[in-house]
Amino acid sequence: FTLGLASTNLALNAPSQGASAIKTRANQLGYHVVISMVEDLQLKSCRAAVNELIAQRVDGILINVPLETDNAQQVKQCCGNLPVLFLDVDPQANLLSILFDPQEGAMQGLEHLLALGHRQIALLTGPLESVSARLRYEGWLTGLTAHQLEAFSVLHGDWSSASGYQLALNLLNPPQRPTAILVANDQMALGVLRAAHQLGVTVPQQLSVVGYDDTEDSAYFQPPLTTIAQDFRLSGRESVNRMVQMLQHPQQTSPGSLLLNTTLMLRQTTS
Ligand code: IPT
Repeated sequence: FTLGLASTNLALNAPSQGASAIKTRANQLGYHVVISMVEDLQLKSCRAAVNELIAQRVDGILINVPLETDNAQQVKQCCGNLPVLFLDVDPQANLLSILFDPQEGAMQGLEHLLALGHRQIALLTGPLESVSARLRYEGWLTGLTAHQLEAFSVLHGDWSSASGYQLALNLLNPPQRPTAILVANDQMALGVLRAAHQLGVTVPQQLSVVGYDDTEDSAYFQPPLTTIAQDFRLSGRESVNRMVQMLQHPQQTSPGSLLLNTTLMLRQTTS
């Protein structure tokens, strides 16, 4: 069998670690993986990537591209009878998927800051065209509302460390600063740490920072980043296992979707 992986921008840490985990597991089981990369967040780009995989005669398709439910349904249609597994859709959607619980991840970061006594909390989201960026943001807002709080301010980045840096320079400059910031991924948190350092704002004494992903470098940021871990090795392994099961036993009822837990990794950017 050959597996197809349609992936969002592999220059980003999380999808590249996901792709690596998928390759590793497929190699262990003796399967090939062909990868097609989607350059932007438009539906037509994702469809083109999937068609490219189909043209290469893959037997099943893994899709790690953020897709809102309607769009994911359309992409699934392009795949005809091939088994398809989604890695970045809404957990509520009626699609076969392996996902990390965005609600849980958002709450773990927020509850941690609240327990430390923070009330002036800024939010730095991913690009809201991304379904998981939107769901993490909504999770934070729901949690804040449940505690009768509002966000100190809301900034929208694009997942890159450059965006985290630029946005944090503006956020941290005025006399009124938040005491903490929830960041939707570790790369943007890296940019926030650099901006804080440049402005002389000490982390964690004057600003607490919580990231999201726990990709491999995050324990080596300065200070080591407190973050919400998503185990990409686990999701990669599980997605290949399930795909292979569907390919080897097409008659059996296909395995169900899987919602994986996130974990708060306590390091040194919060106090
Ligand atoms: C998600 C990452 O958390 C984020 O950092 C970014 O890399 C994004 O992917 C790219 O789409 S993880 C995804 C499986 C929800």
